[in-house]
Amino acid sequence: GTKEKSANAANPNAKTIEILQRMCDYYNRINDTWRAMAYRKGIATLRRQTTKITTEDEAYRLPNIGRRLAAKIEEIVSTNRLRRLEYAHDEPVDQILELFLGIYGVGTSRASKWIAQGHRTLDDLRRKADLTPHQRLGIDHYADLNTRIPRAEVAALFEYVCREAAQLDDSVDLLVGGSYRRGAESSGDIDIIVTRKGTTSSGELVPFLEELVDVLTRKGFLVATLAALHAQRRPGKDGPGGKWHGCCQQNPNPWRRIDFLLVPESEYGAALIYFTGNDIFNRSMRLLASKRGMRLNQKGLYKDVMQGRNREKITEGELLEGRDERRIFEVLGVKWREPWERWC
Ligand code: DCP
Ligand code: MG
Ligand code: MN
Repeated sequence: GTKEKSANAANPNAKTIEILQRMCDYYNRINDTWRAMAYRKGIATLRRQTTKITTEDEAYRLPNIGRRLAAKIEEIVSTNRLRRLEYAHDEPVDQILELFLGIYGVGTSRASKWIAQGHRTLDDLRRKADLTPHQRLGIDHYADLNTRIPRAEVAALFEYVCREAAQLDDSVDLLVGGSYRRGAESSGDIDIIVTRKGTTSSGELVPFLEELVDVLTRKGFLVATLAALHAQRRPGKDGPGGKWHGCCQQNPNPWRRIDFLLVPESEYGAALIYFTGNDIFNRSMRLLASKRGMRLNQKGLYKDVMQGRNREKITEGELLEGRDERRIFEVLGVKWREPWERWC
């Protein structure tokens, strides 16, 4: 916070601390937790000093500062910079991190580990790293999966899916949620919400989606599976599978990410809110609900959840509304917002 900052500025070692902190951040970023920790401890020691530490020997006498860190402190004070830090920036580690983060499904920790192992390019990974099938797919289709989908193409792909779906079962209803429903000019993926009148559990829709995925795969439209329909099922825990994630393609267009989400009619309104987003809008709606003694999730709006002494959930709470999107806004006591007004 600001308090901490002004305390730092008043510290005679503020400049040294600032540069060491950048080193510490760098080691954190590449997941070198051991070095990051050494820097953190050294910085804490420097913070407590009331005089400026200028020489290696002076620094070395302080607790938690080893020879090498002490030498760096002297270098910073005498040159006003740290060569190792500039070297760290010369290495385009940040750019490589960004490159690796562009691989579908890869997060900071995975990407940092690869960098620490010495990998620098997608080709390094392809040839030398131990990859899961999904990571390999993300690399092989790197460019495609990082290209946004123009709105008109989302519409065309959806129309194709709708035609095939109607031939299997004309009682199902499909809708594109996500950024498309919010009116975006381009989308990262296609989020298709599947429902049917009269359904009260997503399990009732599983056989339909199994068949649809099957047909679309045989026709060459679906080209890869990232999350299979039943993969997220843990017996007795999650109930019936409710989603399928993968890739689709219509030549000559790129591979596209596509998600199917099964939603029973009884939860349709809450699911629409959730899958329309955006994520920040969702967070603020959930926060609002909890402020008003309610709870909102992708299945419904509930009356206050009863909590035991250790704040564990005793009941799910009484369902107030699930099926009607507008009604959920009403019960929550907030003005209706059109999907294209939900950018946060
Ligand atoms: N969602 C959420 N919190 C998350 C992930 C998703 O609330 N952590 C909700 C809000 C999103 C919706 O699910 O709008 C769909 O998720 P996407 O990741 O597909 O995001 P968008 O469709 O909004 O954007 P994009 O164009 O990148 O697909
Ligand atoms: Mg989306
Ligand atoms: Mn999605």
